[in-house]
Amino acid sequence: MQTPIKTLFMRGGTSRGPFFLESDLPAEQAQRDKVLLAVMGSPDPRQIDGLGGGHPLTSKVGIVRKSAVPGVDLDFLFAQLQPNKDTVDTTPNCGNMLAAVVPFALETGLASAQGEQTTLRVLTLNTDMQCDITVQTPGGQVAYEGDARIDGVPGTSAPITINFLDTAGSVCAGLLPTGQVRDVIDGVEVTCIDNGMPLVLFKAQAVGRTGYETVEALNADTELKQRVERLRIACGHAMGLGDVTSKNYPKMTLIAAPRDGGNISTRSFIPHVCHDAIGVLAAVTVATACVLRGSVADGLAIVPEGEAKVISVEHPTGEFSVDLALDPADPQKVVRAALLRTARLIMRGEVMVPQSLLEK
Ligand code: NQM
Repeated sequence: MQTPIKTLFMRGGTSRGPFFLESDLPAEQAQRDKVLLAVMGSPDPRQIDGLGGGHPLTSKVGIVRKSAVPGVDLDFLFAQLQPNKDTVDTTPNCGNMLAAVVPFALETGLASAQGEQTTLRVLTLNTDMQCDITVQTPGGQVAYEGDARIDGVPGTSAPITINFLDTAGSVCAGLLPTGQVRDVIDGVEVTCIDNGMPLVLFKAQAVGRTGYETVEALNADTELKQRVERLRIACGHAMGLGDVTSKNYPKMTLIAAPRDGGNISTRSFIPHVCHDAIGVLAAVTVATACVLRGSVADGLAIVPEGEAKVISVEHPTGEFSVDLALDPADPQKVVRAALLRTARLIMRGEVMVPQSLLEK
């Protein structure tokens, strides 16, 4: 026997996955995780028996509820699954899936449209981070069609803006978890930083690469992947994250000088495959490193003048612009990050899971 669970299958930014109302999933975490593994078809490299797309970016789940926190409209819990593992990780954020939260809430009646545009405050439960998300709601309906274009997604869609209010130290104890803006770890100069996503930045040249390689070339580069994983594990300890062998963070970011009109060039391992673009909070964190004096990006990144800086982060399929506001009293401190995403409702329906998983 199988049991149906209501879901909306959505693209959020450059990620995709099923979204659920929290009340439609088991309340108990171990049981919920078994259900999510069955929903996605993990572990299996092709996720042939579920909704997953055989890649970390299509092995994501969103869980949403009305918030009980004063001033907050919605709570969002993001779950990262993997094609070939039986893990359900709710530790780090996902700014891409986050883009679909307000459309999901409006589609399911969890929230109401406010006029031509709707702005809701969302609390991400993964790291206790708040943001304001604005979607287009002409005539009280979510608009998906529009002129906004984000690299990594074909065509254009209605714009969704995300304004992050406080991102420093999401999973780590602070913005610079080693206490330094630059360290030498396992023989490589790195900047360990967390402004929404724990990242290790290092020059691609430091590991004998250009940083302009294709995603396919990097994913096939076993020697590099082993080198980067060794570095990641060493950095995990230095960042106070313990043994990160089986964790999805920190993500590893190779940087190089910009070459397509942006401010920095990146190749991002998340953490074991190279991202086709770059994660949202990963981009916010890279942009933050660009404005920090003494980071490994210092001297490589081209940083515009002024307190409001738009940092264009180049990645394998284009660029990602992050609008940073710096503290006028401390130009080394990022106080706000805003960015553009899009999302789309792909399918609404019920996902079937074995009934035995829902029995107590
Ligand atoms: O950094 C990929 C993605 C992400 C996460 C990853 C993300 C973020 O592109 O906020 O969006 O880093 O695993 O969805």
